[in-house]
Amino acid sequence: MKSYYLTTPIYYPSDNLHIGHTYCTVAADSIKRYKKLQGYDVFFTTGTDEHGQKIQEKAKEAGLEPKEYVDNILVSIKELWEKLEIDYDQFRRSTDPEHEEQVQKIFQKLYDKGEIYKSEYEGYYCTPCESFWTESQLDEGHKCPDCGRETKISKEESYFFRLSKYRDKLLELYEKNPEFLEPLSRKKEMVSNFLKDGLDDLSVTRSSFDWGVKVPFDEDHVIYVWVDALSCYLTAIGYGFDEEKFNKYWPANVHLVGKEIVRFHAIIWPALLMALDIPLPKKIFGHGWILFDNDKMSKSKGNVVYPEPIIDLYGTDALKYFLLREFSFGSDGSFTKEKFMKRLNSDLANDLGNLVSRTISMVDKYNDLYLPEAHQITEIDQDLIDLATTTSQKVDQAMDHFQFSNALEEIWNLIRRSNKYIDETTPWILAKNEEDRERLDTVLYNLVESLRIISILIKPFISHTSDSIRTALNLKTEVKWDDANTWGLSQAGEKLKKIKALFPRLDIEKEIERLDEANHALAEKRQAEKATWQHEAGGEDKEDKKEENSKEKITIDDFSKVEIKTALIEEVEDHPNADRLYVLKVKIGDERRQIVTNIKSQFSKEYLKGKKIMVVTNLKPMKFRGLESDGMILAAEDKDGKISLATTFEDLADGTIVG
Ligand code: ME8
Repeated sequence: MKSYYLTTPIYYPSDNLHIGHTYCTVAADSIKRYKKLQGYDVFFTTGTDEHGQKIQEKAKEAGLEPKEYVDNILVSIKELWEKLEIDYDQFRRSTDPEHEEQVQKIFQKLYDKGEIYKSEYEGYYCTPCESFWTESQLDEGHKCPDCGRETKISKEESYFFRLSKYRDKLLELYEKNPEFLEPLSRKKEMVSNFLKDGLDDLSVTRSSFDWGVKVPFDEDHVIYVWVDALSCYLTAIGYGFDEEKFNKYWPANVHLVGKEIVRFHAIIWPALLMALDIPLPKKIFGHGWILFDNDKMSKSKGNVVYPEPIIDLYGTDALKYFLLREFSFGSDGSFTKEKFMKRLNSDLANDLGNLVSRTISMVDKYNDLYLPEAHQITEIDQDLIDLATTTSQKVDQAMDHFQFSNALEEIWNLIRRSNKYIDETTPWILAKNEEDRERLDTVLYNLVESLRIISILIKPFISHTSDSIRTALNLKTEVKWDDANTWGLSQAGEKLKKIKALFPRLDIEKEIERLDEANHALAEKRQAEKATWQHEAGGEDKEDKKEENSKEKITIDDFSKVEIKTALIEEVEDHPNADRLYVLKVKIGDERRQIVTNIKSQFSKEYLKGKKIMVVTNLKPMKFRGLESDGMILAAEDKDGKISLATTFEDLADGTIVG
């Protein structure tokens, strides 16, 4: 059997994985399922990148040993992959002893071959990214070009890898193997940003901290995390200790990585492998980012969308379908909850859901759920048959380049064509005339046959939906990819089964609120859990404080955009749809407004009524559980959750500007 090896990156342990992080694993999982259907023996590696200064510092702040710290976080990462049903074969932790041992051997081998030498390093170091930069590569203000955070000058004795000598070989590699690095834009970026003007040798050890794999012949140094992490791809399949397995799967068919780490995978990694005389992976694919309001998702920006509530409310298939269909894999895309809901309604509920329910209910109504036989084929039938039996090839072509969105679009063309076929052939009219019985039978058969093919084509992407359709068609849930290009495999006389609607239509506005609440509740739960294990360990959560403190400074012009006024609370009512919310009626000068707020747990209605508070008056109105809120009250909350409302010492008229 042909083997196929694919990897996602080895993730930094984070208790805050968001839907951007799931993008790559969802894509890898679909590739695995797709390749398996094509008869490959697939091995899929993911894992965690657990060494380095960043982890050491975070662990210290939390009052834990680094390993304990990552052990805690790992639980939630593994739970997430399980929830998303990510079918990986190896979860490689860079702290696994068998991996650490091989990293030392790799380092020793490079040293013995003269590929590594000792010198002194001075450069700009970005701790969060664990990377050194030269001055010319930095953004304005000596900021890291990858994450935009401050870098610091770091000088230390270090071992260096002779990366510079691989520049020409890398250029030749790109030239001779156009498929090595995709999409094409990434290659251009690597050449113009890193290779064109020559490469510097790479510092591959650190001595300013010790949380890492020790250099075997110099214990004062730990091996650079990127050398350590990239080697996970090798050790996950037995490099150095399971030769048979390693030879079976290496070289990797593809490393899927986000665009900001292409540099490490397309320059450092092939150079290291060349130095080690190990064959190179066949492809590095650098996918785009999922942005939120055109910004990268991050906890400090407060724009994180978690995958768990989406899965709980709408299922794994809905999330997987959306991620793979909405965005083009090589480019950035912007996530909005509205786009998500719209996709669910249009593609899953309307197109696919309707095709399934219409087909099954017609077979039920006109033939007691028994699949009738097909008779004479007409031109319209042939049109459907041609499209159905050629769609798998189009999916194959798209999947050869990881164009998930195009692959799904091809499948949906068939789904939409099948729905149109119902409208064109009007089975409900055929059912009225006994002499049209054979035609009706043919139409019903063709629809079921088309659905059978669709159930195969969607299997790698949304396998539960495929299973449900196949259950309705009384077919085994395992599928054979080749059966998607053969017409006529459904057996007449088979009894179909009624199933419940696959995807209910959503009220978009209501669902966005529901999702917002679930997302918020999860963020609070995570915070509480973290506080608990940090508290138990005697540490404190400095991370959030640091993020707060490191919020970018704003100018007076930025501040002057915010309008704050004093307001008089005239009425306080309970929110009709939410137990924890109040609806305030406030007077701001000549104006009256409604503000929805969550201070109910602390203040009675009587206490609030008649109070003068401060309100941000030029925020765009938002809806909370169906009620519009026009303004935001200002309040402070201490670490025990005690809230105090912002007010003025002197009694000023409502509507007075604060600033
Ligand atoms: O980089 N959209 O780990 P990591 C799409 N440990 N992808 C995103 C994303 C977003 N909004 N945010 C993050 C590391 N990612 C290293 C890898 S491999 C030998 C070592 C992706 O946890 C990101 O692009 O910071 C990367 O591919 C992956 O999540 C893991 O990032």
